[in-house]
Amino acid sequence: MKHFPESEFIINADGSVFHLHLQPEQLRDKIILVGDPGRVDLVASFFDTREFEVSSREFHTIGGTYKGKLVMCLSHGIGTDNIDIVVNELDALANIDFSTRYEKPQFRQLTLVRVGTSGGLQPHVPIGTPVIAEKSIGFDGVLNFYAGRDRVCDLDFERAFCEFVKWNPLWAAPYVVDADSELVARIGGDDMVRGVTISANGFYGPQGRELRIPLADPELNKKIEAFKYGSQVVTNYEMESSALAGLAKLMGHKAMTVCSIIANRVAHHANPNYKTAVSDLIQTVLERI
Ligand code: R1P
Repeated sequence: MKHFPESEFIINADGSVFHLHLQPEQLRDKIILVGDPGRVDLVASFFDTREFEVSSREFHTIGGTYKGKLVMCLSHGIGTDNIDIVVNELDALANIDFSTRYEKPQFRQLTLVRVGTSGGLQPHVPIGTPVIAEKSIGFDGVLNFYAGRDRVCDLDFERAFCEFVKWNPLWAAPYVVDADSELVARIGGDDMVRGVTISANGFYGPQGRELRIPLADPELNKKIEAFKYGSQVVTNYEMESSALAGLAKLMGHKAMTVCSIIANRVAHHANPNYKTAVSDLIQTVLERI
């Protein structure tokens, strides 16, 4: 069994994990992830009971029950760098013994569902549509730092995508990874679209938004919209699903992302009143998780 020294795996003085500040006893197997710490209260407003609440930086967690199911909701902030922290620390809470610092002999599997917001890239995903990231394209590079990334990635899709959009090798190499198929089948109904989601490593330039400084490739989004892989097209942009799907897969957990479309990048429309759609989506996911 692997042993983890203090420098590699930091436990706070109160026995909680470094960034999330959660204790191993607080961990629930079914976890809803949201970006915004404020949205955790919205998710918890649907719980029957609230058993604990922990807040540290952008990581806000409430644990409780939903219709008798033990659940917790945790915010991850923005970006796959945060997902690297969240998924590693949740896995440590489940699979490392905090008193001995050894990996536990028995693997404990977690179910992680991110409910987010997103920008749509295709006409069949108008504002208000919930889109499951059945496949994620990570522009961020986080997964490339882990051994075994080729084992969990769709290498043919990666090659086809890079060739079609004339990917600049100066940008982080994209990785393409599928969400957990059993989880997608369970959470995704006829009320959700299954798509290909890009997790960008920024909100502006990396998603083709040009404010005062010009883009390296102003045509990139046009090429992304036109890219086809069999019957699959790129449906939407967000900033976390790739690392969530990839790290969970490497560790043996079940993970997926579903996002409500709040802006249409092609038609240049945004809906600032997206809260009802997100709230409905949260309730649907709580029912099905
Ligand atoms: C950017 O505004 C943020 O919104 C989207 C992106 O993924 C990024 O985190 O998702 P959330 O609403 O879940 O945070």
